[in-house]
Amino acid sequence: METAKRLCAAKPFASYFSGKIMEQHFALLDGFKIEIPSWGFADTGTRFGKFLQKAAAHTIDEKLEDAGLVNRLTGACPTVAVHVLWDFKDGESPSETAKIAQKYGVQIGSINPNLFQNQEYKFGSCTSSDETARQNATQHVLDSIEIGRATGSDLLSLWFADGTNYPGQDDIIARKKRLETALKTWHDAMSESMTMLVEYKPFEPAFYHTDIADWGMSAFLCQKTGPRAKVLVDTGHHLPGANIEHIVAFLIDEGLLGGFHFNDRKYADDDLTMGSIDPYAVFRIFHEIHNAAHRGADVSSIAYMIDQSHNLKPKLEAMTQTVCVAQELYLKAALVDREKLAHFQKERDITGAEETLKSAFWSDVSPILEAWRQSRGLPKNPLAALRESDEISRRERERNHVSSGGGYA
Ligand SMILES: [Mn+2]
Repeated sequence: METAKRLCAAKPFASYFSGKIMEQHFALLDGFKIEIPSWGFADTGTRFGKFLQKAAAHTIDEKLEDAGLVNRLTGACPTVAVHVLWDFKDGESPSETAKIAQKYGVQIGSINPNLFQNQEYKFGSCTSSDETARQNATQHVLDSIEIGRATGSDLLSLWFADGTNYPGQDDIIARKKRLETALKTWHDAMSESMTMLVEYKPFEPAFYHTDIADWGMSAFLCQKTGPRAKVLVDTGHHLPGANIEHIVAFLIDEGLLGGFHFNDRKYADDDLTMGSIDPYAVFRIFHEIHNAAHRGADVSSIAYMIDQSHNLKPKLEAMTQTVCVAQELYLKAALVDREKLAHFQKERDITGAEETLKSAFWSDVSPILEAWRQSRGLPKNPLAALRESDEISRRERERNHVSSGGGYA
């Protein structure tokens, strides 16, 4: 009876707008930053081809200009992830790139080495049985750590395309040991302020085994590597049906969650925009983070990042839409009435507990977001503001480079 009354007594929506609660929501939104990737503004492709857009960014200057615009519209993405091979050229000073970022009101964020594009990595990078490939991979990441130093970045984000395509192709344990050696070398070369993020993926481009196939392998490797190695969860890097929020909760509790690469998927690593297929899944991830914070866990250093490929959607629209969706779902997850939830869990009232989550998920948070944006001098609706502006058409006129086809980015 008591339980039924609690369930029926839904929190009146107006209570979300009371002064103190509104202040809490504003503080939450002020603290929520999400990093956008430079490659999200460039022409990218599928395994079958690259589709070009006239307004796409080609140079690092253009990519940072676009990132700066998304940050000005949303107030939530002050840092930009960069890809070493695509964004830095030999002979160019990385600190100059940091200055360009500054010009557009953003900073260089996570440094992403490229250990997959060169021919020498055909059989793997730091796991390869070819010593030259291993040495080059090691040196490339050491150079990337230096780029981090020069640009003021404290995140090194590692993803390995390493794996094999056929049973027996290479010795799995020997590859594991080579990987451990490389991770340790890089970890020890990083400054104290830098964190190494280790991403995992079950398959693709390798189709028999991937050297870091899942979060557990990543977590083991991080623990062996050192205290500044943490797991990076890319939401598209799981087999269908994986319970990502469970992985997230587990990693937070073990102090091993480094951050996220957000994107959405329908089938595999589709790199669709966040929340476009399953917004409730993103909500559940944020719910576990808020829940851990409520229990006293320090979640302040979790790196929220976007890793998407905008092959068809206009890139600036896709990115602005993504950041707004992230803010919306983060806020909705914060509305979960945790006292009520704890009560239902204690009573083993499954329906009541589930409804507590759902009522937060279905809450319309747009009035809160609009009020926060207005108070921070941001457009009430960043996506609408972008679409009404001439930012994209101006880029179409001014850029319209002849882009090279082929390749991913
Ligand atoms: Mn990723």
